[in-house]
Amino acid sequence: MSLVLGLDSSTQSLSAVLLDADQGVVVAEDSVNFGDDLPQYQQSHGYAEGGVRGEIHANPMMWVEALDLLLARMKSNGVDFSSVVAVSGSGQQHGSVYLRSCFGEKLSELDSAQSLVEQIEGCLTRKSSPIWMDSSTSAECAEIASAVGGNEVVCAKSGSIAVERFTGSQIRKFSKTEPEAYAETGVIHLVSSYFASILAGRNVPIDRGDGAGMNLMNLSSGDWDEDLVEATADGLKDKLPPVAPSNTNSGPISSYFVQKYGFSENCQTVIWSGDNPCSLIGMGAAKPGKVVISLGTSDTLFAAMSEPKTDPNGYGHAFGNPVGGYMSLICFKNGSLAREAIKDQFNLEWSAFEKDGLAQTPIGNDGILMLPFYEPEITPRIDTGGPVFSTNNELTPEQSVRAVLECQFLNMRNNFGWLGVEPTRISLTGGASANDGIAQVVANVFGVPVDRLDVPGSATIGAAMRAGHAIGIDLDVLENNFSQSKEGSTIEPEEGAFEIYQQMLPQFSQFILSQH
Ligand code: XUL
Repeated sequence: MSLVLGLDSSTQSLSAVLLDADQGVVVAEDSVNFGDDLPQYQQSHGYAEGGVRGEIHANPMMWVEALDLLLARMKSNGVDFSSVVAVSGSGQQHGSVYLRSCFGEKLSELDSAQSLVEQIEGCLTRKSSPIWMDSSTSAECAEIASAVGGNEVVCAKSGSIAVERFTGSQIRKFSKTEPEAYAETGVIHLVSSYFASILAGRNVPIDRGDGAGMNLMNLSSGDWDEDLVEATADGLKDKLPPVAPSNTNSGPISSYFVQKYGFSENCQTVIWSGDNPCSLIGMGAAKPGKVVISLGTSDTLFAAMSEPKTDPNGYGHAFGNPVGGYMSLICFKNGSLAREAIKDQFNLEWSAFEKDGLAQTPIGNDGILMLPFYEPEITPRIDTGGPVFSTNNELTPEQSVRAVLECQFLNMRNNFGWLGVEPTRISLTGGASANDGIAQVVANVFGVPVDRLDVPGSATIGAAMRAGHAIGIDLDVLENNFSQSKEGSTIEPEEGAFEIYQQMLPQFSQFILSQH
């Protein structure tokens, strides 16, 4: 029996899945929701509300408290961690944690009689962590780009133009606005490498999948890019952990977890990656050929690539693929954010987004278009100050539901051409993928069948699969065991639907241009 544990620290929750890698069985799963389970942090969606000028920060102590709570809860529910052979994880991308030099030493002497928060809190030089939703660093992006010769150079080196939510511009902003705290900072971790370090009981490297989301790593060399690091902030080179391949084994788990939760001293820790790279693995899409759409707080579209292609419009990204090579990633900020806004506006249930609900309106919604950008959108980069409709008529709840879904996926189609792939099927994941109505709209807009996985939570599953792969379990075996579509879960496109969306696509594209 090879038990592997996968953790996923996402925007709104920390989840765990325990897999029997050989038998293909999910042994246990659990989750801590930051808002519901840790209300004392007052971050009901996983971040502080009301940030000014696009600032969105979360409390890095809330994340570690969630780790103690999750493992304690699983243990009290009867999960026996003593047979776990390897653990790895997945983190929301781009978010960063700022710590004193003593962090590494503190981790090496954690006392299982105390909590993680009690012991780690004093190491923070910045009480909050900017996360991927933060859009407050346009000035810093421009400064970094200009220092290295323009955004073409940033993109050619790092796989993305200088992007507000990426870690480089966030670090630069911190160094400018809080120079003393920046000077006190000995190490800057990503969400992924922060958790991985805590589990390993020492500072561990940032992996190439998540490292590529910082505008600091050179995609070709797989190491920090000296020019970008220098252009970002003074003395940054000494504050960054090394970069390493994603399958790096970071040694046995810290004795804190052995003593407190009953892990074996031989349980190996594997460095963490970002949630999208982990999802690529969980979806069985590690080799080029599959296109994945993940429907979460943000919606993302990604695929493995053998060459690091970049988006000429600057919206999409090239990241490292955790099993080698590259992956593309396009992120749409207004994912469940926009779906939830419509649901809440009309006081609906999710059933309104199911097939029966959608049957109340015709495919194509009589030509109604919507720009569902409640928050400034990332792809394309546009701030419409809220949703915009192509009609002044008040929409019914049913028309609004159809408008948000159709136009979210038209927007995806409008922006994924640079990948140069014509998908023949789409693998769909993320919370909303379980909804047949939403999956039907994806199938119709792209005109291809949509498959869904047997197991929910592809980032968490992918993290556990990465742990197994790093200790020698064959990736094909893991994919066969965990990345299969659920029987009866495939949704075929409806007759004639694709043709309607083909006609709407140029109109949608025009509508966006008219709002720029
Ligand atoms: C990707 C991105 C988001 C976060 C969500 O670039 O910003 O998908 O990773 O957790």
